[in-house]
Amino acid sequence: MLGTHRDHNLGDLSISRRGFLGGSLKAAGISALPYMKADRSEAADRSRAKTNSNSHAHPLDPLTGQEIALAIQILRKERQIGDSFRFVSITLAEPPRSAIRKYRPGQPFQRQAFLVLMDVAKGAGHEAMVDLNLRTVLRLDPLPQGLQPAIMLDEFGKCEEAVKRSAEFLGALKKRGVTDVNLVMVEPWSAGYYGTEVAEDRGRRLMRALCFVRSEPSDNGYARPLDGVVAVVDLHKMEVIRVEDYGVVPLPPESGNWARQYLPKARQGSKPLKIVQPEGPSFTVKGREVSWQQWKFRVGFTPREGLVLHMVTYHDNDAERPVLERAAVCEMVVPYGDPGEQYYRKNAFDIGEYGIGTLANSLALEQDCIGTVRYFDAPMVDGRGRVVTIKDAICLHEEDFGMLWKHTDWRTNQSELRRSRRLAVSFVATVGNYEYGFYWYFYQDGTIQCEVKLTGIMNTTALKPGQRPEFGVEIAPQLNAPFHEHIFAARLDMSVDGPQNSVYEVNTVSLPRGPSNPHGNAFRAEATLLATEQEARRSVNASSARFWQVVNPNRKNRLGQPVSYRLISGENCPPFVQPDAAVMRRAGFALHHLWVTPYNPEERYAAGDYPNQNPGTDGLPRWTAANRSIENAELVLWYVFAHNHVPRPEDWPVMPVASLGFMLRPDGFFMRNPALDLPAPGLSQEKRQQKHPHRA
Ligand SMILES: [Cu+2]
Repeated sequence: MLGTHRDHNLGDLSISRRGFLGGSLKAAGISALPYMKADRSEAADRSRAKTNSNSHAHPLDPLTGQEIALAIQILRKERQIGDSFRFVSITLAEPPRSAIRKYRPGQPFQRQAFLVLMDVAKGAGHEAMVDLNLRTVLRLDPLPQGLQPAIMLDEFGKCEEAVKRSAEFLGALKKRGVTDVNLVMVEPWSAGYYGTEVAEDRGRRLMRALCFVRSEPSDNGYARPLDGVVAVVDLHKMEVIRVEDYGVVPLPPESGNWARQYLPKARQGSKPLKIVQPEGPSFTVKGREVSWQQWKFRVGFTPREGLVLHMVTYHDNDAERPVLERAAVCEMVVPYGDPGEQYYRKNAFDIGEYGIGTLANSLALEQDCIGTVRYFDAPMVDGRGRVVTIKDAICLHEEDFGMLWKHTDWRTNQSELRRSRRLAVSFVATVGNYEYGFYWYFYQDGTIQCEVKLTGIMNTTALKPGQRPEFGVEIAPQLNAPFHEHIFAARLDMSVDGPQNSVYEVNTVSLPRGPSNPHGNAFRAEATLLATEQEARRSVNASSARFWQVVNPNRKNRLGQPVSYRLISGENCPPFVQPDAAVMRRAGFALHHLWVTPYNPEERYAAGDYPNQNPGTDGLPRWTAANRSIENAELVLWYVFAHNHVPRPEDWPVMPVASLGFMLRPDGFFMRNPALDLPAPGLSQEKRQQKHPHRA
């Protein structure tokens, strides 16, 4: 590691290093976890936004800590919102595209903050819009009845405390021989909406807590699920409304530790493997704009989605050719396949219900990212309206990626190879037991890749001695990991060589034998236009090697073909729950792998704005019912991709990464292989040797 640049982007904020969640967790007998490392700004209320003080500032930059503090200050002053208001999230209200297109560096630009709030006294969610330039509240509206904002990070800690205070819960522990409540891990899960809610649950903001027991404070509690106990918690009153008890199952006998103090003998034989970049990285960063090779893009971040890419362009023949306006993984759902009464509601929407950006880790050098690394911080708000900054939440670095292209002319013996390198921009979120790493890669041949890495600890249940699981795999004695899927939705605002695009589906078909196929060998790729939203509800098909093509019908290459990018699916599978199962009302986006909509800035999240406890159908199924035209229009591609997790004993106690994702690859976008111009490996070293022949 030779250099580290940190973009703290904090201006005049003074920062004190204190754990954000540390307080509530310590009260619960748990010390702050490393991924919760964050800073709290005590000076935030005093600070003032300086939106244009940075010469690289841009209208799409995420809100800074100062701007978040200012938005809160303006709202509190102008609307006298009381102590009963909690802050769920504050996000940049992205200016209209027309304004972005007209914007030139140095010009003044709109800065508006979009807030989601919760009045816990009235049990009512609110939305607000604050103009930071005009220093005024543009609107503060209650959410329609029945809509619940996402769960706040501090609600998790408070929920755990409430469960541990409950006499009924302590009774359930006693029944199971658990005497030390401090060793109990309470895992609040979103309650969802199933139509089976009992009368006392209606209209409440709820979580359902599943519990685990540690044998000592640093033990892995997931080894010992406290099966059959579900504490239902009212988050407004912060009290347990009932404890559901489905019967005692003994704790599994084995521990399952992964922390280093439990692993005394490390494997030998790994000699240092160094990534050395003696001349620094090949990327440059100005504000939030990254340039690397021919690529240019802006790094955004929202508390809900985490990493967001804006304005992705490729520099080609003196032109900045756009590919993507905006890209993010905007929703996900993890349906579990166990129909048990205590388990059928396990279906976390980790983005829409929890805000996966708020769960981002502070990344560690030489661990998460190797080489010459540039970090970006992620400032956000906590429930009480304080600015917290997750330091080093986003990591930017280059990686060697083996062979990009090669050929040996065996007659002349000329051999040429170019090594591939990629630029990785990533963040990692810890969602309770699980880790999700979100990686976007840029390659020198014009390819963009999105990869999600799954790791962490599987959610477990207990088995009675001798019991074989029906809906999971026994991964350690008497320990079951249920079958489940991880389903992600990426929102891709396309702009392939300009804003107006169309989408084709390409299937490779075998031709039947006949006069035009006398030898039976004929097959060809056939492209079909997807002209409307309902035509574009599609799924992957391995038997026709299906892919989709986003073309710009207004731009032709020299061969007369419209320029395009392909969307190439990676691992994928359908949802295995029934299409009419309750979870699919909220996760209707998972019914298809591809959706295409005409661009509408209001249509942001695949399951709608407020999936938490939402009884209705929102998001993609609702919008695409209109069956709007998507031909030669500003388009949004929604790609849904799923990992079917059939657990293995090797996934325990901590799971080696499973990864999935997709690629966008140029198809007729360039004249030929755009990476022909890469220098041969070692060339720059040779040049240096010519300059300094005395050097070894
Ligand atoms: Cu899994």
